Amino acid sequence: MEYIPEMKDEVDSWQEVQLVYNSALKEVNTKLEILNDEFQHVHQYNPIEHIKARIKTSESIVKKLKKNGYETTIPNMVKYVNDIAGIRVICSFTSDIYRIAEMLINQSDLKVVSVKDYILNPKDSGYKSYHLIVTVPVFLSDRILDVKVEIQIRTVAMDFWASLEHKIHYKFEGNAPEHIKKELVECAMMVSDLDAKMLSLNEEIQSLKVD
Ligand code: 0O2
Repeated sequence: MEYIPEMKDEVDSWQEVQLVYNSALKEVNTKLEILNDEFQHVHQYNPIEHIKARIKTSESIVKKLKKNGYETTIPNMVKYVNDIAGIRVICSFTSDIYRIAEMLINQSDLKVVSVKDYILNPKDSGYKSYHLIVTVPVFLSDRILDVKVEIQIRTVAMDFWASLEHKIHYKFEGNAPEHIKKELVECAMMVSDLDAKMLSLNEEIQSLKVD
């Protein structure tokens, strides 16, 4: 059942939204932890370095709705803002990103809403990351709700770049000086080189037999 909040008073509705999206985050977090534990058991290594989960603040949700020309109502938040529940998965290697994404996509209770591969197609800013929007079933006492969660999967190096770029973007309210933007694009290229070198080094190490 698609999640459509009941029309109650605003405070009560917002509390319900937070409860529902928090539950969805817990579900996805557990799925990721299980996959990581299983990977450790089978292959003796963890593809996931760490996981960060957050509920978008009401201020950011309102800002996004206004930016896209929607009225700021609770039903509009749920309908048009896909990242109220967001989870970021940080991996060591680019290959881990696709492994994790595939394992999630193959889970029968998750429905994929959209996939954006900013690793194959980086943004003009230099931003690289793999984005999945899925719905996950949340079992409440009297109904099962399909709740949207945005999953961003990226390497440690991509995450380092994105954190700094995000800070700069906010500091200059989206209008950073040209030389800073240019240097960020150059740094993004270095990040790609670093990721590629670390991956090939790791593959070489894995292929060596240690007595
Ligand atoms: P915040 O403050 O991180 O939450 P959609 O979310 O799908 O409705 P959009 O913008 O088309 O809208 O989705 P997209 O491109 O997949 O981006 C969603 C999120 O990815 C952003 O959320 C950022 O977290 C991250 N992101 C996208 N582009 C960039 C970028 O150039 N630099 C950095 N650092 N992060 C980026 P929000 O809500 O925009 O921001």
